[in-house]
Amino acid sequence: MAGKFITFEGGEGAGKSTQAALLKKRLGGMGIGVLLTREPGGSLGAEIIRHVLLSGAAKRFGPNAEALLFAAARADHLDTVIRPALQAGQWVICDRFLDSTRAYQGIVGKVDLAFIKGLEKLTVGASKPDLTFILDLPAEIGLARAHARRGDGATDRFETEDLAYHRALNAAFRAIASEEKQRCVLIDAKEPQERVAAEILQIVCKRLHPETAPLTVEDIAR
Ligand code: T5A
Repeated sequence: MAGKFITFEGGEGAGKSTQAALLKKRLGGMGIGVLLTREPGGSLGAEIIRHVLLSGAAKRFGPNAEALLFAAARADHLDTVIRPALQAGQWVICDRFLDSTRAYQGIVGKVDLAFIKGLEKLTVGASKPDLTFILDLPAEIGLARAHARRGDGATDRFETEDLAYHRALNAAFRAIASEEKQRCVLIDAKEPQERVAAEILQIVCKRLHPETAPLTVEDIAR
């Protein structure tokens, strides 16, 4: 039986990596085999493209070229990592996926959305996520969290954009969540991380693993 595909999306520092790792741990504890991966990257070829993108080396070629590079990385990641794992029955949790391209390059970067959808069709095709969590957090809080986590480390290509850019990104992600209610769930990421994790696990169980006894957020957080 094919595995389930879950993605985490949202602005900078919203807690995607934290929640992806917590969900992997919780599902593992339920006996489900889980592959945790990320974008851009997650495969050998895609990690090389990640470096080109996040170092800012591709910025001078403009958002269309960046969208093409994200799509090329995604194609390799899907072909060599995600689809084989799903076919083998593993669940796949991916930290960022197609909605990041829609939000960063499409809605905020002003790349033609028909072009973005064309790239999606070519690379993702039928391999859309079963469930996407969009972590919603005011940009100021997210950037402060990302800054605190980074310490003295260098900022990447997108973190260096101004506050207005990051607010626009949050609005873009909220718009995506309301356009695709079947697939996307908007999560209030201001709550403490264990509380957010409990809400996410409850939704995963209800939608993708209904054989689990119904759980309240309080049961899980306990
Ligand atoms: N990109 C990516 C595109 O433009 N297009 C695309 O198609 C794709 C796929 C990737 C960059 O590439 C862009 C978007 C990005 O700019 P990245 O280095 O992979 O960059 O990192 P991001 O995905 O941006 O990760 P973030 O820096 O945004 O962080 P996360 O994963 O959202 O947050 P996380 O979990 O690391 O948490 C940040 C800090 O907050 C704490 C954590 O402990 C950590 O210290 N934290 C909390 N604190 C309080 N309360 C909570 N509930 C907390 N949850 C976490």
